[in-house]
Amino acid sequence: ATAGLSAEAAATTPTTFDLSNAPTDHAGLLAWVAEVAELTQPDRIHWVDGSDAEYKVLTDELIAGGTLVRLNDEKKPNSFWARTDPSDVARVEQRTFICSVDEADAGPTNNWMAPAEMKALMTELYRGSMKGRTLYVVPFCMGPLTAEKPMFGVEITDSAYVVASMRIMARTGSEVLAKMGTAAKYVPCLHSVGAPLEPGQKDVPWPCNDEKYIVQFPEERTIWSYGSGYGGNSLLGKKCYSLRIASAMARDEGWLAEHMLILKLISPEKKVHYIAAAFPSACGKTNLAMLDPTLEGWEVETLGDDIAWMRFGEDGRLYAVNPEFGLFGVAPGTGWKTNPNAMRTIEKGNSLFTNVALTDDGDVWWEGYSQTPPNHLTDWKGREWTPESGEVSSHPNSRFCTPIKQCPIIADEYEDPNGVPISAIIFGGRRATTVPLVTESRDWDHGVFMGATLSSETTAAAVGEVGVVRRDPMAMLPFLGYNAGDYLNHWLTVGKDNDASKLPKIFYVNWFRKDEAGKFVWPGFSENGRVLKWVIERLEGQAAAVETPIGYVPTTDALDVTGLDLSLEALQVALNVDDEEWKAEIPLIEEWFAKLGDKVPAALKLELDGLKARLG
Ligand code: SAT
Ligand code: MN
Repeated sequence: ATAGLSAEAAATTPTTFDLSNAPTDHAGLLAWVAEVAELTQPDRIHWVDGSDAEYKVLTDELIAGGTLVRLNDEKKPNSFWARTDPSDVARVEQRTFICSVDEADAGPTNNWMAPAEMKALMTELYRGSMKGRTLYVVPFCMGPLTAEKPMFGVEITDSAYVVASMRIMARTGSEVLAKMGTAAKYVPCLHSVGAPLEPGQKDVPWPCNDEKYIVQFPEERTIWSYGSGYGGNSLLGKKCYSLRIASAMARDEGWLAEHMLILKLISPEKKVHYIAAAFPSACGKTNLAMLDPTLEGWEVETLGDDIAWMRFGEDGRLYAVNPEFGLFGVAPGTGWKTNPNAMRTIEKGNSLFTNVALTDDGDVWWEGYSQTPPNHLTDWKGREWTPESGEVSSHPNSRFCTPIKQCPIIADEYEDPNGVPISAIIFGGRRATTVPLVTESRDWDHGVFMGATLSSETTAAAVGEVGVVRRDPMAMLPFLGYNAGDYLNHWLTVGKDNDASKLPKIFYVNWFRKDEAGKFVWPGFSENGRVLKWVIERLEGQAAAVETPIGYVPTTDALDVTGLDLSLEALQVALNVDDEEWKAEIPLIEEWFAKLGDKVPAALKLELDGLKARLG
């Protein structure tokens, strides 16, 4: 094969790959795989079929390489413990780019680089980046495969950890590839950890690269990710596709791709309402999605905990589908008291735990898992840990990755490709002050204003300072695939283009308000069912509310607090709307709108004027 070439040229001529045995006749896909293989130079190509046998081989290899530890089968069957490199633990917003053709389309809230420039730069990073590794081809589908238009993607990755996680988080493998046929459109998702191996070089347990890029090309509907193995950066069907790319699709096609949980609420009279709710990462979406209500007779079932794709049905209502197949929940704080249904889900096994602690008997543990910590653990950095260590055992953004269908309260409608009709949309953030427990918007535009000005204290879900209040429109700030001003305008347009009487009602909640002593005033978790009850009663014209400058807030006796150990004083603090606090909020909202520049929709400026006028 080297005939005619000098030894030097032969050594630098990339290997070409024979794909004649590939399990597909999809010419576009074959061409793309060949092109990527030629660029990245893996040792071999593996087409992921999604079988149990394949999963066994993959996880055995990951165990041999030190990436995974198999957990005790009696505690967590078919489950594994993973530790990342300590530098690769969260989404990297500074390294995340929206590479639209026109910079204005990325907007003031996203990092941008011209697509050609980014591609040139990343092509050089990818050149040879899979040397010594396997190139995995992962066909996947976001949302049910039975959808009229299944939403396909194919992720190429050199990480077996990513393949194993993708199997939990999305529908993957042979069935998807077969359904794609020879010509289906798909979102190409390219991922490399950026850690090529020289011949004979020993791998590390968590390969990654200090240089990271998480890049979306919205016009091309393409994703390139480099340097990180952490879920939000590497499981490209999740935030990259289902939010950043899908939000651009939704803008073009008149639907909504949102950072929202979906739940089904059943009243004691067996009336059913579906609710979608948006909160920033690590603000309790998974807990609310699986709520175990303390209120007599009320029940919750789960449809999704992170992402909702919402389209209008022929009846004019807004229908939501969860595109995901698994839960990627924050571990710390998840326990039998706070989220028993999540605990029941992971107990069934088939799960991956990343950056939590390992117990001596081969189970996992994290802060909040149980009240008393074990006497000895291996912490997320692999060190000995005891309760005296003076440090947390698990990274604050450590995660459980588990099949959603194992959730004991998964709703039957989860697999319905048409989704469920949404009665109420709830926005929320983490605020110690100012924002009351629950507020009902005046109308759709006002609800969009509430979402547009959503504010929250930052969490460990992204690299950076924790606890800083920032504006996070519809909890989508890190996940917007286009200009934030255009996005807000899209929400308004959706309201205008559809029958107002059938639109969901919009609410705003804050579970995190504190009293002067710094203590949370509302117990939260299972007790949040009481707030959902008020929301439903408002939809049905039953519960009382007071009109305040910011919207309708429950009267202290409209909220059902039977059996709750909560003083009237605490309840008043939770529901309080303080005009002075809100006046102090105005300049912050103005600052946020100023950042959006001339793209701020006129209707939202009017809403701000209205709020100012009502505050006096
Ligand atoms: O890390 S993820 O982006 O997948 C989860 C989150 O931060 O919401
Ligand atoms: Mn999320």
